[in-house]
Amino acid sequence: MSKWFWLCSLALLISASCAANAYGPVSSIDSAKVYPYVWQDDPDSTLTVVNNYPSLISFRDENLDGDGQGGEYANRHVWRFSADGGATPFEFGNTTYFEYFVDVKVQGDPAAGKHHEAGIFFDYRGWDGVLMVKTNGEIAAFGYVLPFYAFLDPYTPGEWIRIGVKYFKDPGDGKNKIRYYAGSAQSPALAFGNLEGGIIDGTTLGGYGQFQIAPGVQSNFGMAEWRNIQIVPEPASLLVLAAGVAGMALTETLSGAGDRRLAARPKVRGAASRREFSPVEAGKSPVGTAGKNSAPAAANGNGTAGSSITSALMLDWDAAGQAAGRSAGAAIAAVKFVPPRVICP
Ligand SMILES: [Ca+2]
Ligand SMILES: [Ca+2]
Repeated sequence: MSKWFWLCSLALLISASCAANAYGPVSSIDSAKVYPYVWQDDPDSTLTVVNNYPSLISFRDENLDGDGQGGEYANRHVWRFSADGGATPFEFGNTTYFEYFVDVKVQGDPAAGKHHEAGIFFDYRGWDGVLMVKTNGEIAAFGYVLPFYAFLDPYTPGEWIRIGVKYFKDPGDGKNKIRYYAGSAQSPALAFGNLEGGIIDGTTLGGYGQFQIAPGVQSNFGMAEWRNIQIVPEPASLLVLAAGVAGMALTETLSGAGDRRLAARPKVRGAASRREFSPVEAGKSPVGTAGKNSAPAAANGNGTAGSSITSALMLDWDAAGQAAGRSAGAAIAAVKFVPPRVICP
């Protein structure tokens, strides 16, 4: 590969991370905004909403006996992530990678023979999709641009189950993918079939409760609950950037391995070929984690790819690292990154 390839790859990584910022960092999410009666086939039901984001959100909808007119199928209530205290919904872009996990529970009046749903809710201007758990035992993802997936193990109504979605860029093929989680099970990484190849810019995300109406059965109710709501940037995207800038280049320097640091210099491709990281793994040292998969020591001079980038970075790193007493955290903070002037041929 030519140096131009690596230079352009780094430029793309940087621009991609900048594009994600157009929709604000996932880390800015601080609240949830509630949208009651998005569907209101029974508008005179009794709805109780609790919004203690991120510890607990719940919808309890009682007297779901219909109102005798119009549709009598279901009520649906929604909440969406917000980054301004619940004033407006947070919008995701196509490259706003994230992991979103939550405990969810749904229950209702079994005597009414109706079923109720709760789960994770995607929406783009009314085009919605869900990862749902349902009182009939179904756990499935469908709708919107979401690849369909149904879990085999059934859901037990009234019990908590942790579900989640991970939206990420697969470094293997460069495609955006999603993985669904329910209890101890998870889907494969699934690619998207829409033109945008993933989430559409401006999509909102949160939760929904959908409760079927039993006409004339006043005892019919549904209740959906979410607790321990956690949404974080998808770690791989951050690590790719860190690796491209400095992270992996620093591994051997920090260990005091002298000239081996040059041999262990990362390739941009090395960062991209890593497997996905879980939130737990992301908690480890990014330097050490990246080093696991960095290019093998190359005293044979193999580490030349991207050298025009990393050499420049290494100089800044060495100076900063020594000044900071080779303290990983302090040194990383001190690294001065000067973006290379890249003109792609
Ligand atoms: Ca009605
Ligand atoms: Ca009613």
